[in-house]
Amino acid sequence: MKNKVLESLYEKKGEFVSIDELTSQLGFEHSQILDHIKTLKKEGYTINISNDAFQLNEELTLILPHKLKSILDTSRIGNEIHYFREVDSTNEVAKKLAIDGAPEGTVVIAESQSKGRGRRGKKWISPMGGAWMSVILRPDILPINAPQLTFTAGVAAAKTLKDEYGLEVGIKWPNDILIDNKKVCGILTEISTERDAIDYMVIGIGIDVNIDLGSFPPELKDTATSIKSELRDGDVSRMILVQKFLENFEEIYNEFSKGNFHSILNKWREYSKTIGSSVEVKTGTKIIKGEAVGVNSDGALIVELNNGSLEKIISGECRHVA
Ligand code: BT5
Repeated sequence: MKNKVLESLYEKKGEFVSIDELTSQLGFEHSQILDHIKTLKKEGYTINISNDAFQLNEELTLILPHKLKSILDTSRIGNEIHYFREVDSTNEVAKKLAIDGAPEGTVVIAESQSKGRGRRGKKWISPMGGAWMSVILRPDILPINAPQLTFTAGVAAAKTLKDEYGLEVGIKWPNDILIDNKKVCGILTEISTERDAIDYMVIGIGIDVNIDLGSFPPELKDTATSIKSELRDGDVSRMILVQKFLENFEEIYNEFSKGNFHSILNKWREYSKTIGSSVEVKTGTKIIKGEAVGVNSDGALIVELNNGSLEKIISGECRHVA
């Protein structure tokens, strides 16, 4: 319920809102309001207090979970939204919720992450201004087909960035959304299996939205970009972005659930920047060089080697080489 206090303050961002006004608006006791304010401050929100009135830092732009829910036109994705100022990793929070029985479609969103993760323990830089979220799924598929959902999420993310902002996006196998060869979004799919079935899956999506390139660490300066820096038109609403992404994701996931992965894969192929490129793919054991000629229905990359033979790569780090 602290989020209701947050949203009331946010509506009057920069102004002082009295405790009486909050009490009558939200129906909470004074002591509850004070507790929520304390928690919000502990979580990192800048709230000034003067004469029993509260003022939220006016620089802030937030993803407001109740508002998001009220505009979200989906039937299962986002039915439950868990929203945080900062977490270690939304995937981690989502996993715990999934273990506790959270239903399919539950979404976890954080304004920032202290331990955002990429694949194989890599770090995902997650300051304020991005869209960092995870979706819990419980698909009735074999674990071996789980990568298909990375593709499904990738198509939803690419479609959202293209349709909403007119950005010329492409996908690098298996999971990077690129603009002009720079990464704007990454996807991390994690699964938990029981015998031969999937117990739950967590799809983590990180989108660099209102992030100034100067605030990326040096190692990302040449390889990452953000929606804000591509559009050069100020901040965009992350709440609308998350809304559109979740709506697109649900639509495409519904296709998936009906058994139409093939059509999703064809859309992925249309977005793909990898197919037709010269690539270098690092797998656990070797580096494979050649031309990427396709992806198969398992999501594996097919590379034609210099000697003309074909290699199927299930997972690896892919680099496009000129
Ligand atoms: C990914 O891994 O691209 C998956 C990223 C998933 C992030 C989301 S955010 C919500 C959820 N919670 C999490 O903890 N994670 C998910 P990978 O393909 O392994 O790429 C990781 C590499 O991307 C790093 O080694 C950096 O080179 C680069 N990178 C890190 N942070 C970035 C950022 N913010 N923007 C662009 N590139 C970044």
